[in-house]
Amino acid sequence: MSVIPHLIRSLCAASALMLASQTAVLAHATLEQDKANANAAYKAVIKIGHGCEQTATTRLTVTIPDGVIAVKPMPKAGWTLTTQTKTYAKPYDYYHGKLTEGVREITWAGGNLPDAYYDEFTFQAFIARDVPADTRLFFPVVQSCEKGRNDWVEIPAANQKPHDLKSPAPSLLVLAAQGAAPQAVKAGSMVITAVRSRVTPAGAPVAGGYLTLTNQGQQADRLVSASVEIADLTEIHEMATKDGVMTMRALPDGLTIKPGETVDFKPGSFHLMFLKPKRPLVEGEVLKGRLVFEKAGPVSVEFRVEGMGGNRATPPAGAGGGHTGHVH
Ligand SMILES: [Cu+2]
Repeated sequence: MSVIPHLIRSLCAASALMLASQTAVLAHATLEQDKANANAAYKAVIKIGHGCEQTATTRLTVTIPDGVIAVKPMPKAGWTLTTQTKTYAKPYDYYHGKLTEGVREITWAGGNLPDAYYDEFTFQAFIARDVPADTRLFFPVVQSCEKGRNDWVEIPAANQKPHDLKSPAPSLLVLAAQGAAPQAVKAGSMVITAVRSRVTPAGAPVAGGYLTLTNQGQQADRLVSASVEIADLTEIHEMATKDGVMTMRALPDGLTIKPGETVDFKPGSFHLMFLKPKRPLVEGEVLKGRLVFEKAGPVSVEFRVEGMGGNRATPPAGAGGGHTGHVH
């Protein structure tokens, strides 16, 4: 008859629920971003909310799953960083080349993260293009503490959800590849691939245009000029190291591509320079442009805007290059 037992029951249910969800949040090693596009860079941030048996975390090891390539961990002050490089299950396309091996395990050790505190362990990676959409990738984490350890390594069976597990491995849902591989464009004997640009901050005085030109013909041809919708003027530039100093110069006559030759326009090398872009470039957008060749004539291209990780033509180990050293 009385409503009180019912009230008590629902209060209990509510607090039990709160407790359960708090436990779920606090008691797991999780990834801050649990979704990522295939064929795109991914910044993994593993969140550690507590230690083991109320003691401080002193070591964390993450295992990198297949399909997650070009991994580079971020060092942490007070922790010693070590990695294990292994051969991938298969070679993966990575920009212009193939990657056959990379970091498969990261360990941060020797630090001290008290149970009462929270911290993050970060690495950058690239989700391979051929990881199918809706794949869930698992990153088993072993957390060692002053006393005891937590193995966040459980991977759910087909009929389970990560949530159902006691100590699930942090996981990531892969979304469809961002901008499927751009088609090659042909102009005469010239094959044009990987036409792209990069995001720019507001007010940037220049933006870069990058692409690969291959001359499949018997005669040389010359890239005479280029243009893009967001700038009134586009120049063909060359960067080179002279006497140990990186310098850049415009090539007013353009660039000749010999028969059989492939030229990469990439950060730190030949590039197109969009002068005074009318607005910042945003990751994922596509800019209409045009290249003009002496023999092949004009051809329309589309510059796909990549994030700052989009150093497509630069080998992963040397990533960085680019326009940071530019003076205009
Ligand atoms: Cu330049």
